[in-house]
Amino acid sequence: MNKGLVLKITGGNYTIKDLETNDIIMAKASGKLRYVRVASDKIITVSPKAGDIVNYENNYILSVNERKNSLRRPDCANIDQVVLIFSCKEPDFSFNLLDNFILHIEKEKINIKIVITKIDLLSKNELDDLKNKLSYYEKIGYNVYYTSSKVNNGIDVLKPLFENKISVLSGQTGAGKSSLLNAIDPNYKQETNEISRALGRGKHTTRTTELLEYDNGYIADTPGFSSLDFLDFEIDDLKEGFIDFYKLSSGCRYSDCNHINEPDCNVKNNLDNILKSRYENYLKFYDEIKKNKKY
Ligand SMILES: Nc1nc2c(ncn2[C@@H]2O[C@H](COP(=O)(O)OP(=O)(O)O)[C@@H](O)[C@H]2O)c(=O)[nH]1
Ligand SMILES: [Mg+2]
Ligand SMILES: [Zn+2]
Repeated sequence: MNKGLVLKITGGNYTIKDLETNDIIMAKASGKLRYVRVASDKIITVSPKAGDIVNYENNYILSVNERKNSLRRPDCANIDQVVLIFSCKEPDFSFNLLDNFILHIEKEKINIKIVITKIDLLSKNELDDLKNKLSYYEKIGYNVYYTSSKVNNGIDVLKPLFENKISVLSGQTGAGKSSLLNAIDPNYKQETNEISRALGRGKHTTRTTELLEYDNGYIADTPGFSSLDFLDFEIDDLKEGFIDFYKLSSGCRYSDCNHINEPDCNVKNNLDNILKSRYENYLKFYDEIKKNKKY
């Protein structure tokens, strides 16, 4: 039996890199596929996704090794870091979406970096204003980078971040994920959603998650999406996923404080030091999770 890393899935066809020979192999998944849990006896059926280590034979995947972690959107396993790609314009920057994405990744306890794209579209004042607000995220522990793939600004600083890791680029459709990859390494030639000049019509967008080799690691280009729901969230996921509030919560009077209208709440006492939109988004997500629980 051979071991391979799943790079890409297209219509039931798996592109695998053999971990011993480094050969690229096309495989199908066996009908009686199993998820091998190394740590316990529990065995469940699972479909392989990009980032999975699989055992295969004669171009058939027979089992999937235990995952270190896994995201559904984007669909990828064994991720070392998620690089959030947010355009400052086209589409407009949204703090609600940023807090939403961060929360979903924090739930899986995966490292996060934030990359702002298309800074060529902002005036100096607009960019300074955005940087000023986003400095809050740097303060609480997320590195923020400012780039333009179009005029090749801020790209070189990103390159060392990908060494030896499986990194996933995540963010809205049109944020510039594929363009950023092409700027990092022009050999990629990832399709971007420019109107095709040759054909004079149609749009190219990324349809599947695909791991691309880079600097002893992999970068995953992924299809975008515009929002993420909270259907499988508990209130505790919210409270722990807002890492800045979680740190402050040890100072709240009640250990189960929701930071909404409890007395002696250390989060509310610190609102002067918290980005306003961040607390507002917390309240919105709280309401949404509560509402989901009613059904
Ligand atoms: N002005 C400007 N446009 C960009 C930049 N990066 C990407 N775009 C444009 O944004 C659109 C979406 O880019 P794409 O890479 O396909 O986004 P993706 O859906 O996140 O992969 C394309 O028309 C790109 O040409 C940038 O740095 N500046
Ligand atoms: Mg794309
Ligand atoms: Zn509190």
